[in-house]
Amino acid sequence: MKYEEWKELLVPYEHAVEELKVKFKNIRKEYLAKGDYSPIEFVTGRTKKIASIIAKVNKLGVTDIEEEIEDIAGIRIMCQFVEDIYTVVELIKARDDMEVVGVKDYITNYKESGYRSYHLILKYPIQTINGTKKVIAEVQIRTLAMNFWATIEHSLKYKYDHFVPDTLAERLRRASDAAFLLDQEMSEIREDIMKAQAMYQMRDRAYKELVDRIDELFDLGDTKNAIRFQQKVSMLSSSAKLSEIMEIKKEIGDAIEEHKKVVLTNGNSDEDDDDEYEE
Ligand code: 0O2
Ligand code: 0O2
Repeated sequence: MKYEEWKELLVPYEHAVEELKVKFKNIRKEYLAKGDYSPIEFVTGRTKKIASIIAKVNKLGVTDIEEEIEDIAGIRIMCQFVEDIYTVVELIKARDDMEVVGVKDYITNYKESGYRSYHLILKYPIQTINGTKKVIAEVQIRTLAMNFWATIEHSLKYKYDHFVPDTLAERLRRASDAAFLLDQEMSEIREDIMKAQAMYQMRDRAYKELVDRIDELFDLGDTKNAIRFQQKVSMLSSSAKLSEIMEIKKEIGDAIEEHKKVVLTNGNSDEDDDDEYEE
């Protein structure tokens, strides 16, 4: 196949990778916007390199590239905990914009190399200028520890051109078991970690609300109080407790209410200004 033909073949896969990345990143955003813990930590994606596709075609004796090579479009979803992997799998299975056509559970049945990950093979429809085209995409879902291991093992395989010396391969298998043990240990304290992270998120949100409410005070014309609260907030330490932030938020809320009452009693000062201006 000519280079131009390869490029044309890859266009729908590039399209699929871009769309799927956005969709999975948005799942994370949705969780965080609600102030909830996200089972997705981060997402990456790539279209397989032409040279790697050719190598796979030759190795497997592929006749139909689009049907037989499942990872031309590849998405990787990283999770903090093993449990999150299964949450993500269920989320994907429940969606009606992508169809799961294959499952490879390399967590229960980890590979000889020590490789662990959960793979889903998807059929994903993209809109092209010639209508809808369903492309196959592979989604690898793994923990941060599994990803750490796979990234290093992959670079070693590359260094040794896939012929990793036996002693090194054995060490890698042991390192994979150690990484999995770490995942299991982390799962044991998952509840505590999740609570702590949710607490940080709530604090961040409360802090942002404080800033918004000070802006509201400025907009209402209560500059004196707005500046006073701005100074108070700037003195909050980075590890300020949620209760401290909530206390200031309440004070600002009271100041806003108070200011609105005064404006109602004395008439709208803005309107007065306008009148003067018209005169
Ligand atoms: P943020 O919040 O700015 O970090 P892109 O085209 O950039 O959307 P691509 O090309 O797949 O996506 O990007 P890349 O560089 O492979 O990484 C994707 C996202 O994963 C980036 O975030 C990286 O910051 C994040 N990422 C990569 N490695 C790690 C890691 O080890 N830990 C964590 N927590 N994040 C990582 P974004 O989407 O640009 O957003
Ligand atoms: P890339 O783009 O370099 O990651 P095959 O690829 O022939 O073994 P199959 O069925 O096509 O078999 O794919 P499989 O094994 O289900 O999944 C293929 C992808 O999973 C690989 O892509 C890797 O990304 C990942 N993977 C599978 N086994 C290992 C492993 O032992 N170590 C690491 N680090 N990753 C693995 P490619 O083809 O390597 O391409």
